[in-house]
Amino acid sequence: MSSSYELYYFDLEGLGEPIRNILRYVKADWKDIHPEWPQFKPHTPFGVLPVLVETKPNGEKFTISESQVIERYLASKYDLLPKDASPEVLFTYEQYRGSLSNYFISFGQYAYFNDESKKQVVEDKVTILAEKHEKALADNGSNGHYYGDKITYLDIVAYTNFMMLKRHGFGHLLAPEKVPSINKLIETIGKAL
Ligand SMILES: N[C@@H](CCC(=O)N[C@@H](CS)C(=O)NCC(=O)O)C(=O)O
Repeated sequence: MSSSYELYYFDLEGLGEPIRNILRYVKADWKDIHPEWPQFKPHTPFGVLPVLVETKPNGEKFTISESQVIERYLASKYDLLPKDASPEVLFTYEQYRGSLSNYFISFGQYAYFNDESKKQVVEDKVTILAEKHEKALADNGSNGHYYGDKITYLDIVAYTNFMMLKRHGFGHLLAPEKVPSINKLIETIGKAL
């Protein structure tokens, strides 16, 4: 028997969707829970969502907060971290995960709170990110992965973020002729999910 999970987050993609896609990819037994807010706030580790609650086969519960930490926790459990990587290579890889949060607050204000003034901020930040992520993926051989030739959690998280950007009107920044390696990632992970 394996663990089952409850993911507590709002009824939107936001910081929850990369975690949902990791859970989908590993075919975990999981539930998507949209708690009453702010009533649920005092029951979370830091007063914010997402929160993952794991129930282990022996019934023991484990609760973890912070979206990027939840992603890495699942990646470490399901063998989705770079294998045999030196600290330098591993943390350079992690740097690409971290960089995806650079535009995310402005993106959330634009996409979920209709703050039009944030549209240009997102455009500027994503323009830089697309160029840097394109290079990282090209340096790995444009094979649809950030590391080696297998899926690691960053592939799933970046795919999710790029798809969200496309759905919210930023697809022109990710056009195939501009960033072919990002599009190879989107195609590869889209098929795997
Ligand atoms: N650093 C946290 C940020 C979490 C966060 O700010 N969550 C927001 C939603 S995206 C939230 O819970 N807002 C409700 C509140 O602060 O009351 C993470 O990455 O998980």
